[in-house]
Amino acid sequence: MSDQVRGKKKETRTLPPGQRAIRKLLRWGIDHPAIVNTIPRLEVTTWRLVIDGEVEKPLRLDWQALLKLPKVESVSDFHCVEGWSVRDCRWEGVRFQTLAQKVQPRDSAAYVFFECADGYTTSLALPDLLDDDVVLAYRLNGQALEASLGGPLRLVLPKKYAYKSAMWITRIRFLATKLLGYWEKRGYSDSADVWTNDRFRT
Ligand SMILES: Nc1nc2c(c(=O)[nH]1)N[C@H]1C(S)=C(S)[C@@H](COP(=O)(O)O)O[C@H]1N2
Ligand SMILES: [Mo]
Repeated sequence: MSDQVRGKKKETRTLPPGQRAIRKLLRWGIDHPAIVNTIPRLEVTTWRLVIDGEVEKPLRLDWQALLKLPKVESVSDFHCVEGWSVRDCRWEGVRFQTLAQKVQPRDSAAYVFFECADGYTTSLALPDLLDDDVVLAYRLNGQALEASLGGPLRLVLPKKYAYKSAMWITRIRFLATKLLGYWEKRGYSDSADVWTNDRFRT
C-alpha cells in the first residue's frame, strides 16, 4: 500500500551531506543579494538564445521557437553550496538532451559553457547534462519563472550545487576544452557533486 493511500505524509528524499532544507528558493535581489551583478530583466519579445561552438547545427532560438520544443516536467531538490536546499521544485521546460539532439554536438564537444545576461558563467562536462532531470526551465511550480529566480530561462541540474544551474542564460557554447566558470575560478569545485560534499577546489 502506498504512503498516500495510508494518508501519511509523502516520503521526502534524503538531503545530501551538510545541507538543511528551507521552504522556498531564494529570489536573487529580493531574498538574497545579487552577488555577480544586478538582476537582468529580459523581455521574451527580444530574448534570444544562441547555441554554438562544436556543433554541426548552431541554433539561434527566439521565445516562440523555445516554447515549441518538447516540454517536460521534472520535480527535483535544489542544493546551494552555502548549505540550503529546497525540496520538490517542480520545473517545466526543455531537457538539455533535446537541445543537444537539435544542434548535433561534434565528437570534439566535451564541455558546455553557459553565458548569462548578468555576466555570470559556468561550465559542465557534456555527459553531466544528458540526464533526464537536466532541464532548461521556464516555469516553476506552475508559474512563469520570474526574473529573480533566473527567468525567462535557466538551467536546472539537481545533482550539482546550484552555482552550476545558470540563470538568465543567453548563450550555450559547446567546447573541446574546459573553460572554468565564475565560481569555479574563485575556488569552488568544478565537479560540484552534491552527494560527495564536493564544495571546494582541492
Ligand atoms: N546567471 C547567474 N546564475 C546563477 C547565479 C548567478 O549569480 N548568476 N548564482 C548561482 C547560485 S550560487 C545559486 S544558489 C542559484 C540561485 O538560484 P535561485 O534564485 O533559484 O535560488 O543560481 C545560480 N545561478
Ligand atoms: Mo549558491
